[in-house]
Amino acid sequence: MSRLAALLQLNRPLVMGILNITPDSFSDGGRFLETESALIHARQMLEDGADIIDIGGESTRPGAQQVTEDEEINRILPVVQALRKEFDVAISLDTSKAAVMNAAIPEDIDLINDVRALQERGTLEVVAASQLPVCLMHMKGEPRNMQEAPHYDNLVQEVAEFFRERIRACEQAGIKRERLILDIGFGFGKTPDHNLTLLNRLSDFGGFEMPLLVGLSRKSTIGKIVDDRLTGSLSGGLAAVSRGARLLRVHDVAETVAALKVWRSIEQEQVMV
Ligand code: 8Y7
Repeated sequence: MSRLAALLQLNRPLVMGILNITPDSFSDGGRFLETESALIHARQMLEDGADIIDIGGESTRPGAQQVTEDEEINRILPVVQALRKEFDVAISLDTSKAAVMNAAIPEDIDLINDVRALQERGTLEVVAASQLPVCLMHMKGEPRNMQEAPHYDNLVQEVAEFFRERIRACEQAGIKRERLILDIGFGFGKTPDHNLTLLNRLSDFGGFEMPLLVGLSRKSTIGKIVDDRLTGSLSGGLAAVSRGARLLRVHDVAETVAALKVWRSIEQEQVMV
């Protein structure tokens, strides 16, 4: 069985630790320090109990600059290779580009996490040719413009319709439903109220019978509610798992693992450590 399938069988919420590979301003083109600091961060998240490491080389923050595919490959590949060599951990690749997927898939990764839900040229084909699971995230617009007055006539219905359309596209390309994970895309082309509505209504997406992933860690909507984004993210994360989220994408792994232990202990009506 695949690493991710084995994790999902555990029947507890999974923690995906965020590993952003950001350009290192000190090493002029050399990748050594950049890779080393990413590995240090990954080792810490694994020690803290992360189930999955989500490696990304493109910033999708609102208004972020685009990255070329060569640049993105050069950022992520050394980290993917070193992490795979050192650990038997589940590795998720956060990318929307077919070339980046193609470069990383031979390195024994476990999941494609695509905020553009396989809408970029060539990505459906690349994922279909692999046997990998993929997370389809909803986004309205593009990172550079998605926060400019996002509007929905019926938010939950429109997100569900997007999922139906992308699931159909995946199935037509030969990607079976069993390989799909869905994500409402907290913060991607949504106002704070949109984000809160989708989170509150998360169980409405249970009918797809696919694992649901939620990423709200340290996001601005959380910061609008409370100053302390860690406390806010932990609270939001527990609300998400109570509404059916199976995976949480987070920065603060140790704290999330601890919060989930309390949540699970309540669910199981016994102390779960
Ligand atoms: C999400 C994500 C980001 C999310 C999934 C950030 C890459 C922005 N957010 N992937 N990526 N879901 N699946 O603030 O919510 O972490 S980047």
